[in-house]
Amino acid sequence: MGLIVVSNREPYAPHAGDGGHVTWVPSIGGLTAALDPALQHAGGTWIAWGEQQPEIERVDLPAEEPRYRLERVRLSDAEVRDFYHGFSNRALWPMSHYFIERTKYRADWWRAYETVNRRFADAAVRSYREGDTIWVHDYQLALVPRMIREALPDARIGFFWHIPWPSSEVFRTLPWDRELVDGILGADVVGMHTEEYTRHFLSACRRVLGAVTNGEAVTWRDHVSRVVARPIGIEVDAYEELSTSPEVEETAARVRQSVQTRILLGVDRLDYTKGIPERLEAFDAFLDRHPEARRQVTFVQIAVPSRERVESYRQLRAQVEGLVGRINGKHTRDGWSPIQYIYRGVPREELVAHYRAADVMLVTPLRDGLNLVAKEFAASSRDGVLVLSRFAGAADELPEALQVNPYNPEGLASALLQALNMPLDEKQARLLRLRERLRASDLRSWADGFVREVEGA
Ligand code: ADQ
Repeated sequence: MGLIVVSNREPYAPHAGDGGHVTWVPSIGGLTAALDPALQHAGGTWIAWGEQQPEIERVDLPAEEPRYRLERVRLSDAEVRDFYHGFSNRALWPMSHYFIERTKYRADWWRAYETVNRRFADAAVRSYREGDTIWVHDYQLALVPRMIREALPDARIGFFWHIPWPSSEVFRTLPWDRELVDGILGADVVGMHTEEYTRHFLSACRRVLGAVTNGEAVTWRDHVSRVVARPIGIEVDAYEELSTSPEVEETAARVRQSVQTRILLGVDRLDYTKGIPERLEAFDAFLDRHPEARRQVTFVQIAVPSRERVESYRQLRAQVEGLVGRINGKHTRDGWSPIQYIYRGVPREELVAHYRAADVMLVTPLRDGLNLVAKEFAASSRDGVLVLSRFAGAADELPEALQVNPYNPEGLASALLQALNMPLDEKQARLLRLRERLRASDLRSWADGFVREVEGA
């Protein structure tokens, strides 16, 4: 009895070396890191979009000691455009994050979404052996559970939605609202990050489909699905260990040395949901209101490039660069500049070194399914303060963070001041409690626990 994982991202990407020799390099990212051990343990198949060249249909992984098979779904350029950049990232992503004005609902994108979901589902059905458990991930593949259910009525299927599930008033703007909810309800267990999202989803089941719900159970088409809140964790041990390693401590010291002032830190994919312009504006207002803070603090923003084929992401990039220039132009004095902007992905060691070096971590998304950066910081920091948006799914779980409304620059500025003035023993006590919570539900227990729930369905 094996496990079949279905996700858009692949866990390992091929790199062609000299003479055509291919090595498989693990992808960066929490999810693939969590599921890889689960699948190595259970054995089975991972089905994912084979994004990276060369075109290889299947491979046994890890290469040294194969434990499972990766089936790589091929997408044409038009499918990547319409299914991925189009319907997934320009319809479902903004809608789920309450950015209705950024949504574009196009029937041809929807058709591509259906076609591509069908291809993933067919691959799962082909790989299935009786007794297997199937786990489908995220908003790109919401129709897959139903498609598999139609072919395999008795299969055990789990589905996890990693982004917010919005209020049904917003969800019902989607022209294919019924199809999407029906697609997800092909699963036995539907997981989301917070109780609020599961409540919204249950309400969509009732209002959009007219399905009957009872507590966490939804009955639809003679089948019962359970809808549960199971927030994803991080590899706490790995972050704790890394953050106290000599290399990271050395890099953290170098960062402090080069910045020379106290450090405010932001780390995000460059996405309009993450609230980066709003954060920069709040920092500007803070410097206006507290001129004494000039030369005392520097805001380091690390942004990883994201979805650059989508116009609104290119606009965001230009907007952020413009703001950084304007604010630096306004406040720079005597060799000190208030903002250091780093626009690239950084290796994990360097990221953790920045977490270690930061006095204040600013995680202020306008809306976020969960937010792993907040958890990574809490596991890595020894004397910093986490400032966290109330609209991040992780806020429920992390009450020791200073919680803010990212739409309110004054509130953000006063949280900043409170964080900068917090006594060391209070900072340490908060971090200690945060880490205890993180340890209680780390990434492994999240993945193992969810698979067990699906197996028990
Ligand atoms: P994301 O929107 O990508 O994830 P997040 O949860 O913060 O957001 O994860 C980002 C990951 O990328 C983190 O592990 C972080 O360390 C890394 N990262 C960010 N900036 C980086 C940089 N400059 N260089 C290198 N690495 C960087 C989606 C949802 C979230 C949900 C996760 C998991 O939007 O709400 O928490 O999935 O379910």
